[in-house]
Amino acid sequence: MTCENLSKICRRWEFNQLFGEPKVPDEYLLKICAIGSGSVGKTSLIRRFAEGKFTTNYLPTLGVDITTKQIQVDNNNVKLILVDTAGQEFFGKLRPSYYRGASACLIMFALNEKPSFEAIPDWLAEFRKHIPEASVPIALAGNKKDLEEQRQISTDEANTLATTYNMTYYETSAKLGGEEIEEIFVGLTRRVLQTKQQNNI
Ligand SMILES: Nc1nc2c(ncn2[C@@H]2O[C@H](COP(=O)(O)OP(=O)(O)OP(=O)(O)O)[C@@H](O)[C@H]2O)c(=O)[nH]1
Ligand SMILES: [Mg+2]
Repeated sequence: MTCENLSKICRRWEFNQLFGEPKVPDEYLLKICAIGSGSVGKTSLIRRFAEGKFTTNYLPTLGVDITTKQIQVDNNNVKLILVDTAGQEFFGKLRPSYYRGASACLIMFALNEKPSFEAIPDWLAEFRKHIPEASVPIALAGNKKDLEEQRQISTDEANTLATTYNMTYYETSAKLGGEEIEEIFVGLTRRVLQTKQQNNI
């Protein structure tokens, strides 16, 4: 299958997901894009959050995967459309087409892979090139914190970078689970809803 065909299929799939009628009439529909280098754990984190599952085998995401998850935040019903993008270089040209209409973004790196941390400014620049609105919040997650003995990035270092770029920082383990994972999505949702409610949207 060519990259172009794959792009068309993925866009149609995303379109259906995005514009399907919300099941609950007063439900907010928010699209959150997960980005970051290949194999940092984007798919694993989303699967842990949405399904409570984890697998050790690595199947690179091809183009994009879309998952939905219903949550309640401050008495608001929210349907999250979780856009799990492919970090592998091969999908670089295709990826930005999935940023359109994003309500929020999650940038991920692996705490045991310094290059994935060093790439964060590039990921941020790619996202902001397509979604420049400062009101679209971004969270930063250092994943694989269970591999503590292999850690290459300190919490302080990551916090400093996050503050520089106005991101909220979390450390996670998709393998172990934990409340930080839910906090990421609830935190981003809360920031989006605050902006919507301030602007009466
Ligand atoms: N120990 C540990 N391994 C993890 C964790 N999260 C993911 N992994 C493993 O890391 C590998 C890559 O995980 P994925 O979730 O597929 O990574 P990805 O970021 O989606 O990769 P791409 O789709 O290629 O962009 C898999 O073997 C996972 O089992 C974690 O928190 N701890
Ligand atoms: Mg993936």
